[in-house]
Amino acid sequence: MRRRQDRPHPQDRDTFWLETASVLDWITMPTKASDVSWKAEDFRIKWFEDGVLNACAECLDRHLATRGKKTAFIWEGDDPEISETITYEEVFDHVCRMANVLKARGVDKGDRVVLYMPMVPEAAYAMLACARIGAIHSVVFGGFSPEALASRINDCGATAVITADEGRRGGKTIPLKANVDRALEKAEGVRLVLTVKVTGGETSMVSGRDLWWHEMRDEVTADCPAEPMAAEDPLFILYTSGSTGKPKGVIHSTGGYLVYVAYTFGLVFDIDPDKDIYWCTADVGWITGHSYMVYGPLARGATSLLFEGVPTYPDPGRLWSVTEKHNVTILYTAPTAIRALMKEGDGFVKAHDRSSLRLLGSVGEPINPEAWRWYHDVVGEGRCPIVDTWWQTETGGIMITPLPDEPMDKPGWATAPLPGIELSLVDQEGHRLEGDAEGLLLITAGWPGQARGVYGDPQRFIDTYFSAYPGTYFTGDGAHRDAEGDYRITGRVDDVLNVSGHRMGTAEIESALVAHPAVAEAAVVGYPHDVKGQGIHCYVILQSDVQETDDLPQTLRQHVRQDIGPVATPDRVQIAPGLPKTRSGKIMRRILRKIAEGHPDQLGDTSTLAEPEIVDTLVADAQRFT
Ligand code: 6R9
Repeated sequence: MRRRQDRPHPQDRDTFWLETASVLDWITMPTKASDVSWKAEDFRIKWFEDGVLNACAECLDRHLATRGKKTAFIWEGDDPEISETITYEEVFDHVCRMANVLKARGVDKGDRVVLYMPMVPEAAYAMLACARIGAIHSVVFGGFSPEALASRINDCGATAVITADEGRRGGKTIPLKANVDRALEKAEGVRLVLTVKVTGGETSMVSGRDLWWHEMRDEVTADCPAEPMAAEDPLFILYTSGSTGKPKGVIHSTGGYLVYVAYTFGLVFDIDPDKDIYWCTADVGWITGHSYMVYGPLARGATSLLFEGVPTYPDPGRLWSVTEKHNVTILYTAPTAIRALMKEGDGFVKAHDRSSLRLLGSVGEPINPEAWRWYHDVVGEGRCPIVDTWWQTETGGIMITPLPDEPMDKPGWATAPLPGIELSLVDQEGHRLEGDAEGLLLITAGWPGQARGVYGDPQRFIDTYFSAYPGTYFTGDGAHRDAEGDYRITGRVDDVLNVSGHRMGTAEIESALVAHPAVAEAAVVGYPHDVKGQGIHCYVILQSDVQETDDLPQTLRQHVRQDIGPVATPDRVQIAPGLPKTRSGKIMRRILRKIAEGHPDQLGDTSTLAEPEIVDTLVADAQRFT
């Protein structure tokens, strides 16, 4: 057993990262590690600048000689009767053909391609096909609405979309192609919609724009040379929510990102590509689905399981039956899934043989000690370590986590930064805190996997992450550090919610609500939810000429669902006569949060409010929710 305190933190980080870069083959090895300045005046983030590589070739071509016949992906369908194994050679063939179809239709290096896909192998092929020709992919979660899809297509100026006729999840279908058609009524510039036939459901095709993948794949060859890319060329854009405004398109680079995910995937999961069957249950629409379902595992030549369905279908034993069926050795999932399955009792777990498992992972939100213990003791039979990995869309890969050969002595603690990563805790004013302390989590030194910018808005990137505490990266999270130097993440300190591991800005939900004709003003806060982590509580003020009716809350919930997508559906809508505001008109969210949390006794000083009486009304009315 190794002690966490003995992790080898490099003194000379540039030398460390340059050595780490040899985890990839490169076309031209970089000779320089970093050129990073987080000062607003001369802001730049560059890694391995003179290196040349192709991310797709790193994930596929270089394994063909030694691992061509090895399984790259195991695909487990929504229907438990259906699964498939796909070798590295086969993935290579599909990806080269898809790349050639894109090329034939004029998709070029640097062009943006939006992927709106269910969890089928073609989602991974599409990412890799873009990478092969140097096009920048932007995966939009298949659960997002046509409106949300359109705004992302417009924001990144995509010229092509890759989608499927329909998706399948938990026995239900999702009309992906129809959603794309609706989105494209509001988006311009898309010349190609490449559509994968998944369910065979009825689909309308626009001639001259839409192509079927199964018809095109035989029209092209599998000969498609990988485009040499500079390390700093963007690999992908992924939209994520922040505390203000619309979701932002976070840009990741080719070289630094791929080095970082290959490094962390190997280290954190202690991967043996010849023995492990690795399963990450994330959706391809999230960063975890990029870094640790596709790029990390394939860069390492591992076998990655892709799951089309949900953990509760056809019954809450699905994760364990799939584990048994495919002899999964490493399972990486989210606390929300663990909590939901824990509720169903141990029987579903114990009904399946889990002796293949050797390591468990958690990601997406803080894991409560109770869920940790159940995961450890029941799922892992007490013999599997848990890596509780803290990271973000913006960090590209895992930053803080226990390692499998270290003691599992702190349930709920993400523990320590990986070698090469430097953290700091500060108070609200930015004073550095030493020793045992609770504060805001900062990252104080650059790392190769960090995001390079916000698409189309470089200033927003600097303002959001590097301005609050100049010269450092502000994570938006709070943390507690103990006397041994271990970290426990306490959650977001900004107006970002984490609902079932999905990141959402309260501002997005508020703007969806006020777009409804009945609504004058809205304020959205999170409250603790025992399965989802956080639930969504909306305070809504109606337009003066609108009468409150019994079905209005439900109408508004549906409205948000339609506007953003099912993951954003409010749990509670509280129609309110007013909101607590300061005399200068600022909404006091702290008070709204306490009311939603069911702690009206902790409101603190409300005397500075413009109308203090409003608080009593809100408290009395909110009681029906708790
Ligand atoms: C990878 C991912 C990022 C936010 C992050 C934090 C929360 C993620 C966590 C965790 C506690 C963990 N978070 N992992 N909190 N412990 N192990 O989830 O990226 O969707 O961008 O969310 O998720 O609050 O700031 P993303």
